[in-house]
Amino acid sequence: MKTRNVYARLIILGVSCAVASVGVAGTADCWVDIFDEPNFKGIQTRIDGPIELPHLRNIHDIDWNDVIDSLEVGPGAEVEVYKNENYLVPEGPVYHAPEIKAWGNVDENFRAGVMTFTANHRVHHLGEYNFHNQISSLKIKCVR
Ligand SMILES: [Ca+2]
Ligand SMILES: [Ca+2]
Repeated sequence: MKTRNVYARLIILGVSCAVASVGVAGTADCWVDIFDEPNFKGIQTRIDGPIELPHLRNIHDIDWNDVIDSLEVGPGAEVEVYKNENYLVPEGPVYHAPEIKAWGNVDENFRAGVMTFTANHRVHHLGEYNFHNQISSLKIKCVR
């Protein structure tokens, strides 16, 4: 019963966030480009924000589940990427790109379920974060 309450609250929180971001949306800068190969190569798709995608199995008629290798965040966007569908995060802290970069090499046992990339971030290879070919859901917020 207690668990169910927590989930209900999380869902309400998610909805109110989505509603809140609609107000500041509408800028042409709020997007994320995704690529199925490293270095911004291969198949490319632009996803306009704000949006929350609980799965990536059909984005512009292509199955993007577990194939993204590089991405670019628009100047007015912030993206949260998840290894699992439905934003499911295994237990553990949330890491941000600068922290992981600061560590130098990523620990082999490193296993974050979610990562945030801020505006203008160009990730030439998600393997740097142990996130290559693993993204299964994402959220795009518009930040200006
Ligand atoms: Ca790939
Ligand atoms: Ca996955």
